[in-house]
Amino acid sequence: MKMTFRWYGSKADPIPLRYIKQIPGMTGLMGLLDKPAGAVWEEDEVRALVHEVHEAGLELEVIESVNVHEDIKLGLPSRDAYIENYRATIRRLARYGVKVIVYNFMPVFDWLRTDLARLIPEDGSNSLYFDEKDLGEMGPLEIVRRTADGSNGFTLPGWEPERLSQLEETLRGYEGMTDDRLRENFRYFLDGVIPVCEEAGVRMACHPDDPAWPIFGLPRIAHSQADFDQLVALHDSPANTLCLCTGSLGSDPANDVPAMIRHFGQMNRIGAMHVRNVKHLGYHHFREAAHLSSEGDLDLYAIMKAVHDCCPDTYIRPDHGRMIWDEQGRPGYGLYDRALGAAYLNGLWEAIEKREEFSS
Ligand code: DNO
Repeated sequence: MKMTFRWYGSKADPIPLRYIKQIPGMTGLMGLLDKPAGAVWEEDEVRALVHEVHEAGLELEVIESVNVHEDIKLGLPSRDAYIENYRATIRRLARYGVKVIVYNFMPVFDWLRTDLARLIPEDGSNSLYFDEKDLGEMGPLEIVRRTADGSNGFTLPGWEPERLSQLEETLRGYEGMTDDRLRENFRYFLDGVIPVCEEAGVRMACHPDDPAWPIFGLPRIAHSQADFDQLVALHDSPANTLCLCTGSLGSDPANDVPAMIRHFGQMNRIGAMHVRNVKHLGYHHFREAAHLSSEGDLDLYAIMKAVHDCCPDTYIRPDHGRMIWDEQGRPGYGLYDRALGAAYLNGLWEAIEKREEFSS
């Protein structure tokens, strides 16, 4: 297991790389360049990013995300040019040592919350929160406006301004789109990129829908074990994997997250993982919790044990943290609570390893 940390680049992320390096056991980043979906990642940009990360004593073996252009998801004729760009970016990233690319295939929206800073009355911290009832009253444009207003001046992943301006038009493009058509468009994309990944030694890791159900009537095809069974079969290759995000999948209590890790881990189809906890508050209603098992509804020991047993070489990052100690950061991506999360996950890992060592 390699413990990593999501970082948005020195221009966009207030957390200096040396702080990340100081978190015990941190090997590298799940890093990204701030590029619009569909654009080629240029050689000099990639070189500069990799150099900066290496200078800080960290690795950059995982990129999160190279975003998939909406025309690919919609299956428009223009998709071929965007897929070609994607292939060029894969080749380039591989030359600079990248091994995994995390991406998603969610129509229009990436992850979605109805409140980015919900007070947790028990301890005065706050965390990301979702209640479908609030969404019903809002509609997509309102939620986007609220998200932009509530993000402390940061751009949230998947909510890049250039995409938001086209939101209404994009939503119209999805009218009549079915799960099956979206899945066919996904297959077309995979058929275009997976052979390049195989050549270049890169794995694509698809992030699940977050939350783990359709929103605003848009089709979503990646939020259960059955969904991912279909997705990995669309183009059967060890390079076609998932980024198993425990919090996204775990937002639906019907998903048995440790069982899913065992299932896809044994198939060698987990390219990377996001590990965090979630507290269920009702139907399609949850808030994010501290990583510690007792703070939420996921069993983080069972999760790490499944990783240890079935995909011990994967990349992990602590996922969204709460805002604690008065930190003013990017919602979900502050320093402190994610650092606590990493320390806790490393502690679980050490205990699992030593227990096996001593009992053998
Ligand atoms: C949310 C993240 C996602 C993820 C993308 C991958 O916090 O986990 O935004 O990076 O879905 O493309």
